[in-house]
Amino acid sequence: MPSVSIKGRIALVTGASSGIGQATAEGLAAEGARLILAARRIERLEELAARLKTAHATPTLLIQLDVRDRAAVEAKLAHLPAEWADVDILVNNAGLSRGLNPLHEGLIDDWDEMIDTNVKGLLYVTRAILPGMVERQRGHVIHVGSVAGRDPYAGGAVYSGTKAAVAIISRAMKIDVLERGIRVTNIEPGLVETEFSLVRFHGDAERAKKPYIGLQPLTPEDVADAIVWAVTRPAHVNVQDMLLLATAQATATTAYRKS
Ligand code: NDP
Ligand code: 8X3
Repeated sequence: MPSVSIKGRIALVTGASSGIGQATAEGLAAEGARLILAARRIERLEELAARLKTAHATPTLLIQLDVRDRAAVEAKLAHLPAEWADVDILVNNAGLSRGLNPLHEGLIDDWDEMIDTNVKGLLYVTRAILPGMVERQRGHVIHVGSVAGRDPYAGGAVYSGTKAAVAIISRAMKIDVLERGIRVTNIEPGLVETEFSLVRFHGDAERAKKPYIGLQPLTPEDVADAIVWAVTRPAHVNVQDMLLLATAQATATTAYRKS
């Protein structure tokens, strides 16, 4: 099926300062999209914007944003400058995991951070952007869920719970916008080598390397390719869910590692 052009379309990517979000911004820019890049680390967004300008002459709008901050999300995203207001593609990517403790030893601050970012933050951003899509009767919302939203694993109850919530929110959103011609996609990757693990283990680099030892994980670009593919399908095609795993991974807990 031939791909559809997104040249000149406005895409908003949350969590564009690293990993999957950054690679997605690069992938969308290569297709000619204009980009709103959001994250807390504004200097990373500035570096990315400079690279995109050189590589693809991409126009960018940078937004320093903590998606957990409901008032900031509303102030910064619900009232975008007129030339950036018609967001066609929203990539709800900002997210994180914290810790791997069994639930009875879980750190409640970690739980709050995951739920506030992965679920509430995603909803705040969506609430700011989706009404414009509904009004214009077009748009595409991409969620970055996880295999963890399908398969729970030891120590991952709250993270898995947030991604299961993302999966259900994604499917329910599709029902709510069914008559408006808006597409909704949940991309669910397995192991992807990014800063994810470093964040999960609060900066412990040795521990962060372990999930990727002995196998070839996905790269952020692999996930970005899937996102770009989904958004460049013809308007009548909606990629509703996509489970994207490394060849050496079968479920959240089953992977083949060469020793
Ligand atoms: P990274 O840690 O490399 O990137 C996470 C991004 O999210 C960063 O840009 C970070 O930006 C942003 N972010 C985190 N918290 C906030 C916040 N409160 N407000 C705004 N932005 C925030 O990890 P990944 O690229 O791997 O993660 C991206 C998404 O992919 C997440 O939703 C994750 O759950 C999901 N995922 C990851 C997998 C993996 O194995 N890596 C597998 C499956 C899903 P900043 O810190 O600058 O704000
Ligand atoms: C990231 C994949 O399995 O490390 O969502 O939770 S996993």
